[in-house]
Amino acid sequence: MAAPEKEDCPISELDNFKGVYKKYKRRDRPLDVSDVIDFSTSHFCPDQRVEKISLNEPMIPQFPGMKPVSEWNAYQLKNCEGFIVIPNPFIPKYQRYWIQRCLLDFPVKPNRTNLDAHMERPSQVWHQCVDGSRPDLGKDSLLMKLRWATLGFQYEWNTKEYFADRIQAFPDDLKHICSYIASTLGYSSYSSEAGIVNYYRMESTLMGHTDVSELDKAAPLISFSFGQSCIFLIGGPTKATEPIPLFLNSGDICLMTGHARLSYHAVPRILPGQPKHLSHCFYGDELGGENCGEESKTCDNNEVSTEINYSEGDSGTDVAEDIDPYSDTRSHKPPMINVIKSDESVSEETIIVTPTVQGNKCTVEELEVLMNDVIENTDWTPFDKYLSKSRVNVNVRQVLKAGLSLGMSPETIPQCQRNCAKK
Ligand SMILES: O=C(O)CCC(=O)C(=O)O
Repeated sequence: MAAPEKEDCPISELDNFKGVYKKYKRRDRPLDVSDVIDFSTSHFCPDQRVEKISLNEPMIPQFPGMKPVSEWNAYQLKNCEGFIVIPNPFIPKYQRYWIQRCLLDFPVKPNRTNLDAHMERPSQVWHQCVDGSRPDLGKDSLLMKLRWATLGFQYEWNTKEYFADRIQAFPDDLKHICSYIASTLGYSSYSSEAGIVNYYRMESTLMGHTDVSELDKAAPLISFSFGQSCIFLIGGPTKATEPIPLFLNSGDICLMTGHARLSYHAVPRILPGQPKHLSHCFYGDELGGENCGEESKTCDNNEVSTEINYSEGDSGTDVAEDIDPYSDTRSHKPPMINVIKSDESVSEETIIVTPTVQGNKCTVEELEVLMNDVIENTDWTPFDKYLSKSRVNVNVRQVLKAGLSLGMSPETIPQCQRNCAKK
């Protein structure tokens, strides 16, 4: 049967997402980024698609490693109310701390990773794959096969569920920074409970999806980007809404709040970051010129049309692998699920965490000391080399409604209760 004409489609079947996704994903022609919103230039001006919003000044001291909130910029998309981008509010060099956490500590057992379905992975992928300053970036390296790791409530990608018996401690430092960021938007009781760390290589993509498994869908989803840049698409509640493309660069934070919390979103393209921006982020080098050597843009809203022919990872054919967040399409084998009990012991292997972070525990007061220690005393070279071909995204969610914990109210958390009973 012929595909229905667009006009005949009920709204729920219309797909205006896929075409835009494919436009940015395809590698057989130069990439046209003229429509992609770029918040990175210091002259970025709100236009007909974007408005600047104000943030609340937190009543607590400035968060370690971040600029004062009065110096942050925050933008909302006019056609996607509640989708907010805060371009890089980190003080130069301090992204290193978070990147090190993402690579060294967050994929450590008992947190689950994509590797677990296929092998008994070493507890510490980073240490397994890094020899001195040299990370193994070969295609067979476990580091390059690492695609995701889960934090806190361990998400089950295949069934889109959280299980009450698969809960690990959520890292305190990440919890503190998310609470701080959420408070700038008036979410004073935000509680980070689950996190997904996504590791992208230059050819990786992430298909359009919504994040609907959390029981509290009113709390924001908070997302951090590190390393290489990407084109991010944000759509609406169904695929009928044409998504808006925007760049996310190292240090950028975006929040999906309110109506945008359940919007379709995707990452069709990873792109090389601006070398000057990355150097500033990781080494604190002075930015060249006022706008980081990037294309100058003034506030007269003249459209700048740019065609980019990226060579990195571009084979001329469409080689990108889509990460379908809900099924493991990379292997054609049926996925095997390793159930990790929360009391699983990992004591046989020595776990080397970021030297000054004892497991996941730390107070905000300790963080500045920890961060400075990491920045001063860790060889950044292997991280820099890994990031030269990778983007890391940390995506944090509150799962339970405020004030509840698992087991407190079967009516409010029926799904978790049901899964608990399967034990
Ligand atoms: O990589 C990103 O920026 C988005 C990741 C994402 O959408 C997810 O993990 O659900």
